Amino acid sequence: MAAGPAIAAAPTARVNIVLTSHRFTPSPIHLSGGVPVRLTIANQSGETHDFYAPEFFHWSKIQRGKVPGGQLRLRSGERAIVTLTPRRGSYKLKCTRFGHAFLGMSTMIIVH
Ligand SMILES: [Cu+2]
Repeated sequence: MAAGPAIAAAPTARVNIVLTSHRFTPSPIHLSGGVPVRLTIANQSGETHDFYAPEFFHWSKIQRGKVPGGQLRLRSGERAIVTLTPRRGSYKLKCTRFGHAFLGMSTMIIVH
């Protein structure tokens, strides 16, 4: 940690989420309620996946990034960055591509 003058805002937590065929890592995803977090969501597979968690995004306060319909669609190699403050609760997360949830792309986001 670098020493320096005090900064007003608390540092934003960072969480990396990886999409592969066919899972989310980590699984489940654990976050802290009321704490701003910068989510980096990367698709490291060779096909399109999505990150569909409408309830989670609905109840979060989104500071940066756009999540239309509570869904991020990521092509092979793409990544998205969303900064938000989540609300306590357990939320379903899945990929809506045909068959992918069944193959393993279904988990929870647990906000403590
Ligand atoms: Cu998928």
